[in-house]
Amino acid sequence: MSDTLTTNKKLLAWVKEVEQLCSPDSVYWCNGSQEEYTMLTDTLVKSGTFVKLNEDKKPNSFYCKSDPADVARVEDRTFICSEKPEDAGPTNNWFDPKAMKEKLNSLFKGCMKGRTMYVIPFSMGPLGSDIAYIGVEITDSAYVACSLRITTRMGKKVLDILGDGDFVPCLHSVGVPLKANQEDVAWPCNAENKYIVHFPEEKAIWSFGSGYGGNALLGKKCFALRIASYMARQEGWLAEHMLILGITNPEGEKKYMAAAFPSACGKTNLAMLTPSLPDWKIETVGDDIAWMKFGDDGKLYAINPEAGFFGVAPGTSMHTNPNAILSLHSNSIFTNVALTPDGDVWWEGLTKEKPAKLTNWLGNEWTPDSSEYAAHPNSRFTAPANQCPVIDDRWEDPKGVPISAILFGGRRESFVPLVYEAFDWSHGTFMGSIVSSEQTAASEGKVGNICHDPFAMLPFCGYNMGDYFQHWLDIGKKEGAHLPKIFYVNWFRKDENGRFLWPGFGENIRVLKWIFGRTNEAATAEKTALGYMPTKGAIDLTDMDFTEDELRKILNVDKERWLAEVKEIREFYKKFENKLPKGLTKQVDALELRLKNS
Ligand code: OXD
Ligand code: MN
Repeated sequence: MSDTLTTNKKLLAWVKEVEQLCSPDSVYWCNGSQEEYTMLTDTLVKSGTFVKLNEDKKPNSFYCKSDPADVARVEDRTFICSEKPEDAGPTNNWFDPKAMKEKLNSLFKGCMKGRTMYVIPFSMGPLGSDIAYIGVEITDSAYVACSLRITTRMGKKVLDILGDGDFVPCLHSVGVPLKANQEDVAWPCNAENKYIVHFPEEKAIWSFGSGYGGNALLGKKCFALRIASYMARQEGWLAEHMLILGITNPEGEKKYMAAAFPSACGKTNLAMLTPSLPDWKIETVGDDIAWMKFGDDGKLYAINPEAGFFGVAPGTSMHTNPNAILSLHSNSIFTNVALTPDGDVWWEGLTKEKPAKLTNWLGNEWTPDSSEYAAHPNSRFTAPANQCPVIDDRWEDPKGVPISAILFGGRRESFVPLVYEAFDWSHGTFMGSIVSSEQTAASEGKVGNICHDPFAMLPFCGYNMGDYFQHWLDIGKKEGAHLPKIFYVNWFRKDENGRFLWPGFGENIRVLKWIFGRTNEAATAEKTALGYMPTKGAIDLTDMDFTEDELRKILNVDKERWLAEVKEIREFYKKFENKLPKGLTKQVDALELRLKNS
């Protein structure tokens, strides 16, 4: 596509500047067409990056394995370059913007030699929505261009809407220039020199050295969370690491809920849940990110800024999440899963029975006796959201959907109850601030450690998290606001033998039913030290092999354990120093008092 399709001066100047800096062989403007997608996937098949899957098994779909040194987000290589270090805060890596620009300019100099530079205009959110924003990613990775065509709205239609307007520039390179006649590798990356860099004040993103996921698909974590959270604070809205679902009761009443869980804690599963209770319906608006702005009626309206799923594959099956499996039946990309001899994909948990023979994500022959994983624990499927059988009618509504409840949760084996409700918005903000979870494979680090992950935003907040807490408290003070109720859930309690106490998945509808009831006064609750909790019989256990006594065990408030947790929270809060809002200190004091008096 030629650049005559835009007259946007800032964009034209930026593309020229990047071209001069990076010295690609050619520049290609993506128009977003099917022909273009086919051209890109053909290129990737030729270069050995993609393997086309069997048309009878997964039409128009591709398998891809990354360099083993490039398999997850790299939080220690992720930087927030605000003018002042205190504006990045204690939970981000800060770097001086000028010094970082110098470093990046030298890294990017000539970094696209021998490669094509793709210019990809994309909209985060339905085209033209007041809640949406436009970005442009420049990348030397055709894999990124293909992935963005699935996960965002991209191409010429975005330039038409952009006109002369502003956009977030997102510059990406795999960081491997090619010498004349040098052969490329299937997954170029510069593992020793990864830099995922954000300039919030300038609203710009530079990413070097990695081709994987959130490091390279810059619309997702970098823009829709880190830069957008900064913008949201300035403009009085919320950019959150949340799924959005629609829930309809048997009487046909519908509500929308948003839920924040740390990476790889089941957001995609909850967003697409198949209810075990008859006549309840769940529909999906988004599975990872929510942008929420106030409507004229004072309610918070949410959009999903993405157009596709970049879901964790292992554990996803027709049993755990049939709607995800049905979403990825075609037009999808599979990264770091295993390949079957008949040209299909497989991952741990996909089927009860393991296939007799596979090529694993490292390209090695694999049998069920192998000691290696078949699929990498952070292997992913990239699938269009509109292929989800339960995609919500309003998922592309430019106005967004009104949110009635917000859920927080993490993966905690002990003492955190199945569900409790905040007394009010400030208490709910406190609940968001104490989200913690056991480490998963979505980022590098030791799996199993307990990590604080406030609001599930720890790796994704583009500014000082203390200010972020205050922003949440301030949202609650907005005049005329009709705020959602806030809840905390934990599906992951285990017994002494390490067995899950709550069956989860489709049975989680029983908890959502109670939450639904709390938003229209239909469900009963009692006050506890933690918050409102379901009264006896308030959670529907009909036709379930689970007794009220068992339920009470996972709704129990363990006073001593919680008093220890209060100490732990105070310790965690210390890192925010003078940025910790007084409103949160009050909340932790109040919790301690309630526990002591209980
Ligand atoms: C993701 C993540 O990829 O949170 O969604 O890591
Ligand atoms: Mn996520």
